[in-house]
Amino acid sequence: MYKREESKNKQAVNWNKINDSFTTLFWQQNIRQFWIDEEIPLSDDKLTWQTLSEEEKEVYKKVTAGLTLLDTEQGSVGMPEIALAVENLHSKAILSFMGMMEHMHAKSYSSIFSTLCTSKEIDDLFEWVENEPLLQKKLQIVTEKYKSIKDDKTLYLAMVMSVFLESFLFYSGFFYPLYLAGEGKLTASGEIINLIIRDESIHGVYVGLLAQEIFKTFSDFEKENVKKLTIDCLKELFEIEEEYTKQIYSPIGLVEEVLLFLKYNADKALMNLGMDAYFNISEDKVNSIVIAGLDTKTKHHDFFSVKGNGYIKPLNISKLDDSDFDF
Ligand code: MN3
Ligand code: MN3
Repeated sequence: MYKREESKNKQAVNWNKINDSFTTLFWQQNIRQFWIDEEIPLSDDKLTWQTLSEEEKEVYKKVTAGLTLLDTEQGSVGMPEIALAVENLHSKAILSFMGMMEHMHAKSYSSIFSTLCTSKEIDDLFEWVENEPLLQKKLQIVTEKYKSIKDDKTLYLAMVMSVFLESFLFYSGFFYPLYLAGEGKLTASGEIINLIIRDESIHGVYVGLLAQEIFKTFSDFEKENVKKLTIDCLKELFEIEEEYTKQIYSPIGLVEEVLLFLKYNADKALMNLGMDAYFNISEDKVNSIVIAGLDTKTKHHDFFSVKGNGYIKPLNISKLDDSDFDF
């Protein structure tokens, strides 16, 4: 729910008194999933990178740069705006944790770039992102909803955008890394993509649940109204995705496959919001390599660091002492 009029006295968040059944679960799951980009070794990817054609490299660079932009915005604007607007103090904590992970996602793409690209290529990519009209337009539509939260309805629509972003719009970008990892190429970066997908999937479910809580409080008239607005947004965003997909994936002939994957994930986004599927694309229609890649079991195993999607949190923590702060 949208926060009430600010009262004079502030409340402290009380984790000993939680009024719903899912807050504890989501907090714990977010903590359990925590990971750091620097702990995934990427250098092995250099070998298969050299086997890709120039067109393939170009697609990979562009989709991951595009994802960097979306994660930057979700961490800097989307999650913070929603966290500020919700009333529940536990929800604010969970949303802020998720927002922090968006920055980890965005940063991890830079780790991939620094492994595979020259600094000139990286500079060019970031410039490309800043000037790519479809990416910018997509983000503008999403951000506009984040920036106009003022009551339950606008908060609901901002949450819809957040779910669309994380459960649907990211997937035009995820397709190619998943596809390549399925062919045994760039599997270390694929591991990072899997960790990101694992996060986005819990984010989509959580924000979807918060949205459904608000939806329940609407009158029948309002419910119909926001459902219509939601589908209108979906159609508008899909048109942009379609154009973007054609532009990016045409050179390597994967447009149709990506579009099916996008429709499949758009339906997943609607499901997170408790709504009926719109495209009705069943799993067997989607490229099986990519569907298998969505399964976030570990792909890449490093026996020395034991990191990756089978990520294990360090249990032996060495104590800090004063000398650790001598820089
Ligand atoms: Mn993210
Ligand atoms: Mn997310």
